[in-house]
Amino acid sequence: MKQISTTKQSKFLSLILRHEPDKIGLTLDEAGWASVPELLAQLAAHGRGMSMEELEHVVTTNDKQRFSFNEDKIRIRANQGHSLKTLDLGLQPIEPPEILYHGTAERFLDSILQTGLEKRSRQHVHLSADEETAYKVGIRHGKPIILKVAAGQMQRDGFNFYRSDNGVWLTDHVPTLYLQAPLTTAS
Ligand code: HQG
Repeated sequence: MKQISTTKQSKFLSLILRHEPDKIGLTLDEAGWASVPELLAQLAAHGRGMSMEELEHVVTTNDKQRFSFNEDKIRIRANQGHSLKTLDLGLQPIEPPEILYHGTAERFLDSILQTGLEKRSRQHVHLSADEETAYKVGIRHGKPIILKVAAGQMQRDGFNFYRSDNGVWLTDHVPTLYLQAPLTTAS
């Protein structure tokens, strides 16, 4: 039971901290941080109350480490995945590995090969350093395929790469030129 309710709490926190803080009357600052006391108060006011202990449990046990507290646990934010366009997470460009991976669904491939990887509703295109993660991301959308991204070459050509606090690689757009044919078409 505890497991299910923690997952539900985590999903609701993702919704609030990435997409719709307004839903519970919460305000995020420009880097995506919310005040923890305010978050707990607004959750309670909207029938979603949880204790500080429960919030800490959600943050520490989250499978992808989606959330971070600041040092004194007065503020909290989602590490990536926002759709709020005005946020600036303050990530610094860093050197990516030579190859990164993007998991997607086979049905998107034609479109991707025409326009490259686009961020769609998110703030960035999401990439991973390993194929296994890419596979898990892809299978969320349908029959999974994994694309290889020539990240090192992109960076040498002037594109910026970032890594979120939970290890997701991010960039603005991957032109077709830097994509290599699907590695895997899992059935
Ligand atoms: C696709 C999860 C057609 C793209 C995961 C993807 C990840 C195109 C979909 C994180 C396209 C967007 C992000 C184009 C891109 N034509 N389709 N030109 N360019 N696409 O969910 O990368 O659980 O917004 O391939 O683990 O799947 O939320 O992005 O299939 O880290 O923490 O458009 O979400 O993390 O889908 O996943 P999404 P994503 P969380």
